[in-house]
Amino acid sequence: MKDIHIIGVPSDYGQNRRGVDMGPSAIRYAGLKEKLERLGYEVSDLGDVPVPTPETRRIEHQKLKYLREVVSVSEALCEKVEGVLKGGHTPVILGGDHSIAIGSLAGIARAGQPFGVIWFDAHGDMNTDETTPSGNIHGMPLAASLGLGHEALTGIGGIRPKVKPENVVLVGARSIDPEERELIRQSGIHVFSMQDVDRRGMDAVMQEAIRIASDGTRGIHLSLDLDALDPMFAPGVGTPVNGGFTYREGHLAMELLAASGKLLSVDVVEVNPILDHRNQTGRMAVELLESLFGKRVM
Ligand code: 5AB
Ligand code: MN
Ligand code: MN
Ligand code: MN
Repeated sequence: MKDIHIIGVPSDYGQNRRGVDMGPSAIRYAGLKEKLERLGYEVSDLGDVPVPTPETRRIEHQKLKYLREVVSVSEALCEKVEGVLKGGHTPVILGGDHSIAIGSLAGIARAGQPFGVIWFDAHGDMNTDETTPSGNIHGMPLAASLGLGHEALTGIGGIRPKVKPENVVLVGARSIDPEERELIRQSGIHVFSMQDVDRRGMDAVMQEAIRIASDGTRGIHLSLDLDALDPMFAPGVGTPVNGGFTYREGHLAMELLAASGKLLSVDVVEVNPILDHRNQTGRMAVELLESLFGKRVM
């Protein structure tokens, strides 16, 4: 069993609501380290990557808000993730908003290619500076990792693209912007929308997702946006969308990934304690990670 190295990324520069910068604290507070240790892992918490202070934040581009700050966080995270993977350990990366995944995927790519990605999300995260309705970079990390969009984002870590579209699977989508939908179609990534989960069931969807993401790759990165879950189970997120995964669908997906033995790394993002109820979403994140790292029902 590989050791687990926790990396916190307390950044909220990918969107407009403060609070998601406290995500790493909320997830740690819910007992992450102890619970993973109970499953038999050696767990080290490497602390947080440096994030520029909010007092210096400024919007220079309306279509790429806080670009400078997002780039600086991404570079710092990229270096950390590369180091952890090259040391033979499993990174567990705690966001922060989803823009941090740009740095996660950059670090994985630098440690060795090719790899696959399973992106759990209510959204597509496939906007670019040309399609974005908000200018928020947390709506762009998957596009950036595929080489689409502004070169300051696609070029992090010096490898472009990080991942091939044929090894990328989006699961849980139910809120896609019109131009983003076009980009998704052209990109060639695989999408299992919420309707596919309804019709085929999480078991079939995940078996297929794992097959696609591991086909010809050295392993799978899971990018877990808590808004993939129904807001009933994860209310503390910045952009909740009704009609998400149930509690058990979320866990089943994690259990199937655990059983596949293909997991390389994971990031857990968009937990916003200010919008949460008594850390319900922070606790949900920890429970899902327990299932991902092999906690069994029986
Ligand atoms: B998240 C929206 N598509 O681009 C945009 O939470 C929402 O990381 C993005 O999935 C949501 O602003 C980003 C409207
Ligand atoms: Mn997302
Ligand atoms: Mn989302
Ligand atoms: Mn969100």
